[in-house]
Amino acid sequence: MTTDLNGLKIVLGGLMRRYRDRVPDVQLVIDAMLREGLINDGSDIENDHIAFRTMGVPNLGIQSLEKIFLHFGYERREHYFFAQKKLDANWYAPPSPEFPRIFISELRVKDLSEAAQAIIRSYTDEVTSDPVDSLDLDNAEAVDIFLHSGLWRTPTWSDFERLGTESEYAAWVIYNRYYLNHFTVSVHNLKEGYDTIADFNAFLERNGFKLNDAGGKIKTSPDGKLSQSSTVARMVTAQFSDGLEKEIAGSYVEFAERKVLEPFGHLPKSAILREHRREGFEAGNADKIFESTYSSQTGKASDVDIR
Ligand code: OOG
Ligand code: NI
Repeated sequence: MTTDLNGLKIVLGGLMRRYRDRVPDVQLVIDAMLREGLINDGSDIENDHIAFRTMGVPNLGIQSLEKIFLHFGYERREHYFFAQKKLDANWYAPPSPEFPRIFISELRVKDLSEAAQAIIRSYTDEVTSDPVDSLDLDNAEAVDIFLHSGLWRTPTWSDFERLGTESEYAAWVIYNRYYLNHFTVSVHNLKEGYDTIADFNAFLERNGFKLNDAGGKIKTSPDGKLSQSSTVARMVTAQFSDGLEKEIAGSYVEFAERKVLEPFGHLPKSAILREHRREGFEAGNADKIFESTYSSQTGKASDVDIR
């Protein structure tokens, strides 16, 4: 089987374009990196991973969305479970190291109250068969359009608000659907003074970005080799179907540092490839990163002006 890497480029490019248009912090982070000479242009950024959120109901969820990326040569790796947030997640390794990893999470809808389940189902029941099964995956443009189309009707503000009291994740997905939740700047290959999460966070804060501080601004795996941080999601103007216009959490930007694994510690920096560094994700880090769109974090707006 040959993997359609060209198609994958189209799909990832379409996701990044919509995300950049909708999330001002993406361009603002790129601009700040350009100003300090960390990159020559936006395409120099190494994207560690991208992430999606889904509803765990029949015909949707991880099992549906993952088919798209499995088609483009991604391979499913570890599973993670978040009891308190009622989420499951998987990560996927790309067909080739120049592509980002993918992290897909899913709400355990059955674990919510009957009332919240009824609200979610009233929307997701509109999807009566797995929409990815009727998609021509060889047609990258069709996949791109699919990822940015509705799936279910626009929610009412009252349903959104009611869901949010029980699961902020549920409310986020019912409105935002498959919009990219974040992309992730790899910091370990940047120049000295910027190549650790601590240094990169200092640079971000100097430039006015507000960081998610749930569990501390730096989230580090128990092995010490994967450190992550993220901006707090900015508010976006949402149009609800009951005619109300409200500010709700949009998407955010993440930053990751993967340290070199023990056996490759002797390699010079120029010889170090992705395969020499810590792979995968970390449930303890992820648990706190999810909160980048939660109201406990989004209250802290960024100082960087949106032009
Ligand atoms: C994903 C949070 C987890 C990571 O890298 O561990 C995550 C989300 O907010 O949907 O991105
Ligand atoms: Ni992430």
